[in-house]
Amino acid sequence: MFSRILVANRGEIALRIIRACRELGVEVVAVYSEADRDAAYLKLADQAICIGPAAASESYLNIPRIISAAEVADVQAIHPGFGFLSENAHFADVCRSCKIEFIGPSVESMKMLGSKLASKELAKQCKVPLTPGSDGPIQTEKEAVDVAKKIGYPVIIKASAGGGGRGMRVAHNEITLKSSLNAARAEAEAAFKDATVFIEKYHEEPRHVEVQILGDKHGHVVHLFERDCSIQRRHQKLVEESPCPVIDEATRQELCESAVRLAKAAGYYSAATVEFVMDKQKKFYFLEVNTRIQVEHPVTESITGQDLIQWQLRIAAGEKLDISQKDIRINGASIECRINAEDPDRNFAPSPGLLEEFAPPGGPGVRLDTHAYQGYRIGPNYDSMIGKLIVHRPTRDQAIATMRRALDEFRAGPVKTTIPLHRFIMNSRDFRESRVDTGWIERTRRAP
Ligand code: MV4
Repeated sequence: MFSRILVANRGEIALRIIRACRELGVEVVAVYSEADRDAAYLKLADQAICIGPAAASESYLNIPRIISAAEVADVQAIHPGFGFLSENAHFADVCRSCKIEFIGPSVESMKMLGSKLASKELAKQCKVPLTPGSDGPIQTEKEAVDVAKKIGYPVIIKASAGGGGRGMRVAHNEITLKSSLNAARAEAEAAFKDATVFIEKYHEEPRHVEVQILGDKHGHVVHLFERDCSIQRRHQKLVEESPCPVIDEATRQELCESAVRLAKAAGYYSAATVEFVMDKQKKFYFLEVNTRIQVEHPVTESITGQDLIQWQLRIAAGEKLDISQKDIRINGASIECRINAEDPDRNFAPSPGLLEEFAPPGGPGVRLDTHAYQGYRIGPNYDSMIGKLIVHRPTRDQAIATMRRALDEFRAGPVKTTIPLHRFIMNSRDFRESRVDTGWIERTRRAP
């Protein structure tokens, strides 16, 4: 195992990684921007190094500054957390050049899976179910029109270099298809310096289901079952749960095994998430692979009893993943609510400010991953997530009851948070009966 690593992130996930390091007996170096200099979790690290001003581009996204900190602190590895540099293959490559282990997958896996077209091609070879669409990139309007005629409207145009919903356009007919194609290409070029786009049949109001994978450097890959992340708005997940409450055992097996086939074919190591959409017939279709640890990893930790961050460190250090698939089982049900400093009544506008009151919930079955505390100031510089409330109970109904109880205990203000929205979701019949999809929040909140 490493003797010292650096955490190239902030907030809740930095704290989560620091905790994993403590438990593994690994010394940990935290970095912070000027905006985070008073962050309490920095005291839990062995060392904390300021890497620049508040702007992420000058601190948490600044590769030379992070590498300098790593060199000064003489660490053997860097954990990138999520967001920021976590899926930046160039950063992983720089780490490699500097003989610092990147706690994540290989540069080659990141590059390959960073291309949606390349990952779809690999998925096809592995017989992972794909949505009908163009075989490769779309260059001309005529190609787009021909593909759409073949697969039928509506269609979705996606940027190959995109992800998380960026650079996507839906078209319902030939006229909107032509303008969407040009808009999507321009957007992709501007955002990713890569105008490559492709077309797929558009699944309306699907569920969003994803499979957690772990692979080691010795070719062993396992899945840790699926998460249902259907409750989201504008590609920001709000609630995640595991297991998915609407799939049968046979479908689960197929879904999870197809994710393992793909990860094995990619020679993948570290943690990954294989994303799918699931239609009303409960058929699943591959979307993309996320090559990082995700925000919602705690629900998987809850139901499997595995520590995913510890595994990332152990795998990066070259250890064998000494758990076999049959030893990983689903124990109970887990739900996570993302607590954001946002105002749901003002279109989820960020709500920065002082947390004058912060009384977190606790008790049986409750986990709160947060770096916030009473007196913490939520700044305007970074994303608005201030914590994640996770419950774990023997059944889904019990998990919902515990979540409702925990949300009722939770006092946080006067900044606005998503806590009242989560109360609404947990109380809603649609959620309790699992009749939700990726459009549910927007439809439900618009209704009179
Ligand atoms: C889709 C889709 C429906 N049909 N592709 C969203 C993010 C990225 N991972 C891919 N995504 C989707 N791809 C096809 N062929 C639906 C989504 C999608 C989504 C789309 C619009 C609004 C919210 C969404 C939430 C999850 C997935």
